[in-house]
Amino acid sequence: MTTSSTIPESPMTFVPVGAIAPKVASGSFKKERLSLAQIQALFDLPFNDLLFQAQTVHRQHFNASEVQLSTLLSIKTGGCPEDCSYCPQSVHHDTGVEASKLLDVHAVQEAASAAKANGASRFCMGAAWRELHDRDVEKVAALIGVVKDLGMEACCTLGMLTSSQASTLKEAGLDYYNHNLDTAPELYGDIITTRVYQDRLDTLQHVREAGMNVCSGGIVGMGESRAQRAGLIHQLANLDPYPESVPINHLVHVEGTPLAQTKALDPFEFVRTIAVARITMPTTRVRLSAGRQEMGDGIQALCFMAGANSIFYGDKLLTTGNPDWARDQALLASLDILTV
Ligand code: SAM
Ligand code: DTB
Ligand code: SF4
Repeated sequence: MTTSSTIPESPMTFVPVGAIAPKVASGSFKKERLSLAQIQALFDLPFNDLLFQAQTVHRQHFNASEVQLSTLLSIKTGGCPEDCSYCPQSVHHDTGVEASKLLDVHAVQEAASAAKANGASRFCMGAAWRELHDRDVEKVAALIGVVKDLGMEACCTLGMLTSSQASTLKEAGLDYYNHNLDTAPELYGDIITTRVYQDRLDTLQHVREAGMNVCSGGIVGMGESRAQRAGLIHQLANLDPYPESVPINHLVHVEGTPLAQTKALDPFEFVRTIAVARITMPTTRVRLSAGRQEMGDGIQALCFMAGANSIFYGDKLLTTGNPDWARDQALLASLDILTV
């Protein structure tokens, strides 16, 4: 066995974009706008160089063997008027998802208590709404109260918010608001026609101004190009400040949605997207989100190595499946990952 201590350096390591990490590494605010070319150069790195750089940045800010656990609950399922081509909850697609009414405090209490007992620290409530209506604000505030009374962090994703609704949710104790940019601006109109990119940016601004943590990410595997994956990260990383939480979803192919037959993405492209999110947003929680049920343990392990440090934890996402508690506990234990 060779015991040479000299590790040959790849000529690409840190060369073209090495300046990025130090520039954005201090604090949650960004000092310099990242260009699309810089982000594309990260995607184009040799895979091992990209992972090494991501892991280096990750270790500067986090314990590399620690993952945050968020549990999701659909508090209002189906019947959504938006036409998002990936989504099983849109009324425009025939997916068999039935519309239901907003859950009450007892249902939320039960689900959040179970999540807490299984070790989740954050409880995320999702509604299939285009936007939050004023008539529902107090009902949602009561649901947030239930989660806060359990001592958990609370997150909601309810569609578009006005600034005054954002302030009311903040007052109710909401810690995070999830609102994804989902894809690159130039692809957005091919995926959704019932709203525009600027609508998403406006809601994120309202969330930020209300003093809540921003959770915003996107979906990979919708037939986009690598340049478009870079375009999504470019938008997220240049939000000022960038989001505290960045969910990277892998498209779940749902029968009846326009994207159901989309060609499978090379799994290493998904890992690359996680790595680039980590490098460009060093202090954020990058969440390995939808699509884990269809993903092998090896790819998930590579995602953790690339800087993912949060997961959706629980046997259901909103309408589709997720690995059950026991399976995730076993996976995390086999990787010696601690949870928070
Ligand atoms: N209606 C709100 C909205 O769209 O902002 C909140 C709920 S919506 C279901 C939340 C997110 O789920 C979407 O932004 C999208 O990123 C994700 N999502 C929906 N369907 C998905 C799918 N089939 N695969 C992966 N992610 C999906
Ligand atoms: C996010 O980025 N992913 C979650 C959460 N935020 C709300 C939703 C994933 C949904 C996957 C499809 C479904 O289960 O309906
Ligand atoms: Fe509605 Fe959200 Fe699904 Fe779009 S992603 S159809 S807004 S629930």
